[in-house]
Amino acid sequence: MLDIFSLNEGCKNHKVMTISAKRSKVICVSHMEDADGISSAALIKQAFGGDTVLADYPSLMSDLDKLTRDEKLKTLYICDLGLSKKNQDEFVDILNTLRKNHVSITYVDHHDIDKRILTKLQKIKVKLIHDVKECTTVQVYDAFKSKLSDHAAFTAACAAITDYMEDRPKGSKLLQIYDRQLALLEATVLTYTIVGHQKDTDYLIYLVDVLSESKYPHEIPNSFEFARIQAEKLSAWIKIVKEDMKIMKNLGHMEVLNSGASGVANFVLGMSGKDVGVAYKLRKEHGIYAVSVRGSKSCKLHLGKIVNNLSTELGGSGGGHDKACGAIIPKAKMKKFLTQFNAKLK
Ligand SMILES: [Mn+2]
Repeated sequence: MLDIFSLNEGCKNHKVMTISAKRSKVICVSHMEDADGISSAALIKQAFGGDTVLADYPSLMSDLDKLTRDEKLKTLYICDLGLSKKNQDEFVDILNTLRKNHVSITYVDHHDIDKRILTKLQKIKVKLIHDVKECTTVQVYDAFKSKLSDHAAFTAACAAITDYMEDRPKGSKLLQIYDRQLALLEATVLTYTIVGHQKDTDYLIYLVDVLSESKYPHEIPNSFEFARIQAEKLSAWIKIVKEDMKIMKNLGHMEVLNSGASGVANFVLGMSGKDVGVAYKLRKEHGIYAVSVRGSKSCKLHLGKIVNNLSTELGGSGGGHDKACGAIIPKAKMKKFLTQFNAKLK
């Protein structure tokens, strides 16, 4: 009898425990591939504490989905992660599940977003901070500056530089506070340090922590050496791109074998003399190409929108900004992507 009684008591207590387990965790999910994502996460951490989850586009949905099973999660920030036609509905579904669990969600971003999705997010009471004209870190700074150190303005100015958005109303005001050359140097050192550590998430999380403590990129141990190594790699690409890139009527393109595609896309753009540069790298394990697209100043088309539509038609996904965007294209459709993209650039 006693045993059964104890057992029942145990069950009851367990139930009470589960019900009363308080949600207290703060998590920021941010983009791992550039200074805007890493810096947004750093400012969120400084303002609200909590943990950081760094995501890239292939991992984003599964990273968010995991959070729906986190019973401690109370407050979620999502930063600098744009949506595409392929994942936007799933994104709303996952956020809806989180909202039903009473998780407070703030989504800060500057990528082009479907109006229908915007309305859906408002409906489920996701707090939206969304301006396509300013980088994410500048928007985080602007929204939460009362909770941030003065130095956070410098971090935001650097992020604006790396996102080509230091000429925008808010971004330029922040940059004005500082010496331009210093900001350019620090922004580049940070970016190259991030690019050189894409396979080392623990290190990237460490960068978020260091930046959240109001440190300059030059104070990060070995950051200048990391930048130097990256500069060496990038400059070596100039010669390779000149020899290997292919030219179509409206774009230059090149397959990349052993480097990130995004850095190379800039060189392809510059050296092709065309208004659009495309670089792509095969990810064998996924059977897809990771594609980077860059547009020149004189390119008047919104490349992010074109790439979003075209990549979805070809069974992939993609999108981004008017002059800088990316896509995931099934391996067998890469040629088709190039010819159709070229045709759409008339
Ligand atoms: Mn950004």
